[in-house]
Amino acid sequence: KQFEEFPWNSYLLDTHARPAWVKLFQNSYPLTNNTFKVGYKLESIDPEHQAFICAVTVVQIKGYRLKLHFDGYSKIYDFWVNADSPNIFPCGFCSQHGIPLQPPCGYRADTFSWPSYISSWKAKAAPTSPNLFRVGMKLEAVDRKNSYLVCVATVAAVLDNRILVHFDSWGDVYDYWADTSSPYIHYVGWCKQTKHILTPPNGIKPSDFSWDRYLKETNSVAAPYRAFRLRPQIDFKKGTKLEAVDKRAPHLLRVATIRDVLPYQLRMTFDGFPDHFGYWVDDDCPDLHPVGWGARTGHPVEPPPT
Ligand code: MLZ
Repeated sequence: KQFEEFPWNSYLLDTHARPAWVKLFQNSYPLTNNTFKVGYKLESIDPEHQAFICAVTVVQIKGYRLKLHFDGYSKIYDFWVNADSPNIFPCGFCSQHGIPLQPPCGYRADTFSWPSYISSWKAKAAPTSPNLFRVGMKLEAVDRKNSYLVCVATVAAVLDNRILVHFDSWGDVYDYWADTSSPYIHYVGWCKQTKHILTPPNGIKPSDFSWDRYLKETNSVAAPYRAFRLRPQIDFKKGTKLEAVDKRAPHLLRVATIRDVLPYQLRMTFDGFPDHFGYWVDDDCPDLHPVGWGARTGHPVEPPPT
């Protein structure tokens, strides 16, 4: 950190004030980093003239925010957006959607082209993050039904930012959908590099398995390293309370406490129940909710038995 953080804790104590509830905020603490860089070009809705989508350049980065400049125009029009703003698009978006793009000052809309503009200015288009996985590519993936196993796997389907993981030589009952940022999927060679044991397909001895040979034999390719976009862990704190769906009674939302945290996982217990009723879940499990979620969404919260 290059700057002193604002001392919220002492400030709230000193001013006898409470912060606005975190869950009221959209994308309260972003899970992804701001990957924009100064100089990147993109397309953006003009905040002061929203019928226009314009050619812009990133001119400053501040945490999760970026300052955009209309190409060829005065910097008095520069404006700030969040990195996840719905009003910014990759170069080419307008032409793909048949929407007119307002070109940089001095260029004609009917002849403007991003590729030649970008090369003549030696600029860079802001990279999009396409899903680089393709059906048939190989990877090493955690078997979620036997989570101590990392097995030889294949991409069985691709949907937006997700892949269907299939385990070679096994039926599709072990298949699961994983986000391209999932901590459960790894590039070919990950086990070797991180000293984990790789479980080969049924019928091949672990000591006999070689990715090189297997890729040749199956006439397939490894998913590229860049396709794996490991997400950051979620920063849950031990001892804090939440509302969680009880997997043994999934119609119930209970008062729960976080007992242990590991990378990408947490162990919670249900208040008023023995410790061994608790269990581990993924930190992004959709059945974890903040205190107050039941009340907000019209779902009863079971009071802990006394
Ligand atoms: N004990 C289990 C392990 C299955 C592992 C499958 N991995 C994709 C069994 O033999 O059925």
